Amino acid sequence: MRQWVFLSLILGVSVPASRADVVGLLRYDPAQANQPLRMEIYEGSYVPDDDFVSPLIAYDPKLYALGGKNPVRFAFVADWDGAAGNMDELVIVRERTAKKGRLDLTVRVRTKGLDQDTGETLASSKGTDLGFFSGDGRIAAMGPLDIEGDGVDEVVILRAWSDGRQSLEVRRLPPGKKKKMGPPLVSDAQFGTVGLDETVSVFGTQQDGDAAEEVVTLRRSAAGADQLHLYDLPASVGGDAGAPIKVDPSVVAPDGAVNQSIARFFRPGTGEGVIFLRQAPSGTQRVEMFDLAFSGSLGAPVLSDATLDEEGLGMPLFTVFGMAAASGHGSAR
Ligand SMILES: [Ca+2]
Ligand SMILES: [Ca+2]
Ligand SMILES: [Ca+2]
Repeated sequence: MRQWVFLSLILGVSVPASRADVVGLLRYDPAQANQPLRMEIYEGSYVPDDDFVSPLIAYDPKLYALGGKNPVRFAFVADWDGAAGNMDELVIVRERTAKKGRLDLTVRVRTKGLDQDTGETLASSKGTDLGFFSGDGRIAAMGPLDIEGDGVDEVVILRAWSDGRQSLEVRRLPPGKKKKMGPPLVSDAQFGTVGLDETVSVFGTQQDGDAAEEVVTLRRSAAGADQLHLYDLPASVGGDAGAPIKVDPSVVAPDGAVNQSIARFFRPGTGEGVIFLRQAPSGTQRVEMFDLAFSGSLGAPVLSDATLDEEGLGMPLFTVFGMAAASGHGSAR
């Protein structure tokens, strides 16, 4: 492992073949007024047997709420501190409806055991620094992205503007509690068009071996199929990400299942992949994991799991993500 880190630093590449993510799920209870969110973490079996999300190793039965006055709008994982041998932290973004839709971001230690509260708050945004969930320039999608390849994740933010533009910016996560995130490190004021070209999910990925991660978006157009796009980051503030470098032009499930969200996911020996949360026409949700190959089509899933309610909770999934476990991440992702 140590040699891998050293070699990665020299070569500027950064995918330890050993990284194997655990699976994080957020599900919510629609029967309760504020729809409390439940966080679950599963070991991934990595066996393509239609049941790869197993066994359950940790859960927090009541992590914030999807409804009510301060609903969770975005949830993802990021390595906030980049400490070697460390794990991904949990990033939760809630809307303060009584504060004109202000978005508050919190970084927390992941849930560590069965029926245990999510751990300590490590960092949080300050005031209106992040932005708003509604209005001109509202935040439409957010995800983790490491801009300089140092193993500490930044955040990629897509905003929607009333003139139809979407914009992209990369900012640092807040360094502590109630701290500002600082100005954008890079940005692009014209990154797609709302409605015809809506972005459902966004995250960073390392595809070309240079230090900066690239941007993956799941984009939806009013007329056509969902697409998976890969972009280079803009080079500067006020820059231009340009056209996508690679496109999977149709990421549609054969049974017509809706793509609800995507996130990055590592499985052993293959580097970075993508995990989809999909909902079949019958209403059943499933997770499907693919290699992030951009070969023009996703192909068949490498791993999948459609039995995600084994405990019979009747709680739908809000989102799903891969999480770096206790090792194999650090400064050499
Ligand atoms: Ca960490
Ligand atoms: Ca970084
Ligand atoms: Ca790169």
